[in-house]
Amino acid sequence: MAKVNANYGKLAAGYLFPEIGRRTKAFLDANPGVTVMKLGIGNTTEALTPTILAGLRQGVEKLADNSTYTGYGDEQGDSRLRQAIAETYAKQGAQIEAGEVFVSDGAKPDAANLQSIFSQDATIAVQDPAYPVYVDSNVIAGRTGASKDGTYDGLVYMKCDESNGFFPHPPEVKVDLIYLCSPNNPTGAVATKEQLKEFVDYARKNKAIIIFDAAYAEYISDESLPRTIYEIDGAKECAIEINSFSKTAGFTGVRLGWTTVPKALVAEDAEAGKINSLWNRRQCTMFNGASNIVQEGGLAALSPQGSTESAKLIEYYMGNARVIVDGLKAKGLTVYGGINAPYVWLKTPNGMKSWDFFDKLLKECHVVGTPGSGFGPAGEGYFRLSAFGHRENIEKAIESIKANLVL
Ligand code: PGU
Repeated sequence: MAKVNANYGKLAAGYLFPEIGRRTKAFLDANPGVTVMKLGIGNTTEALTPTILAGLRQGVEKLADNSTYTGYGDEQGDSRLRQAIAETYAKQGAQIEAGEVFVSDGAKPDAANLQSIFSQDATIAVQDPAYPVYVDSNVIAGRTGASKDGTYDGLVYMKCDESNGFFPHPPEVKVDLIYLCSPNNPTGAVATKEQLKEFVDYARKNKAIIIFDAAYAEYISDESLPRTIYEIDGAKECAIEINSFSKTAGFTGVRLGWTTVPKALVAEDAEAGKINSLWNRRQCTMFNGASNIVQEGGLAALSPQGSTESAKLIEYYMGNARVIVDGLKAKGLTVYGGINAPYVWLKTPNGMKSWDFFDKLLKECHVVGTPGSGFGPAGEGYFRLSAFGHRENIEKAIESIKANLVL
């Protein structure tokens, strides 16, 4: 008799974003005629840029002729795109080879799948709060016990709060895998080089591996802040980096990302090269490569003109972030993030619970955000607003908060 994976039963709640959608729909059903302003999910809204569109069209055109048609491509990605990604690292002073870059259909699947190449008894450390995929994928894989009061037995939570500027120190105990995200979702905090060095030193000392999610790297405007963990000496021995075209080039629906697995990476039982070949084996076995059309779009996005156009898009979303930060501050709320990251992390007024504030904001202001507690126990009492949206919509949302939120 078939049995299901019982680990799914350990998951504390449904996935956060569908739950927000469910509550929003219930509110709209009960209040016909009301329109809500959605600052919940970090989902891009602005049209693709001309250079990217030309790249995608070229990808389609190539399929129209037998002489340029391609079927299955390399599982690791188009070699031109791998090379172009490697060159973007060089601009940050990091030396990455094309053979260390694995193109994928996005950072979320990679973040979820990476755990599968590590041992079942690996101890996992996560930032608290964190993008839910890091925890949930390890719960599903069976690396945790049951959930109690929002935490899972067996996981090490690295608390991120006001006292540490929302970026933790390495754990006191020995762990094997460490998930870090900078610029951070949900807090908007960005790690400094010194903070990342502390983790790199810890990982090398303990033969631990850092899984570094840099999906929002291009939102960093402060030149002194690192955009890749490979800006830190020694990181190639201990860090895998995940990245995405979603928030940089508007590919949330188009789908394209990559994971960098340096050949120098080592683990307790893996010499240099081994983990790179394991990830290669995993991708060849379970993934058939990213779309050839989309990879043409990705190449166009990384061209000089494509990068200039994407930078404007990022500037637009960061303009939204400024509207949110300024508006909430004017209302007297305590806010973090939104400077080098597209997320604003606000402290709920009067110590309200995150989900209670979600309901209040929806009811009083018709604004949808994301409850901080959905990202981990230390997110309780906080709330995330996303800067992804049309400017008019963001402005309307903030005006409504200013006018209607009862403090
Ligand atoms: N990594 C981080 C840190 C993210 O915040 C997101 C999206 C991704 C990866 C996804 O990258 P893809 O390349 O598009 O797969 N976070 C959004 C969307 C919600 C979700 O479930 O992915 C958010 O609102 O947090």
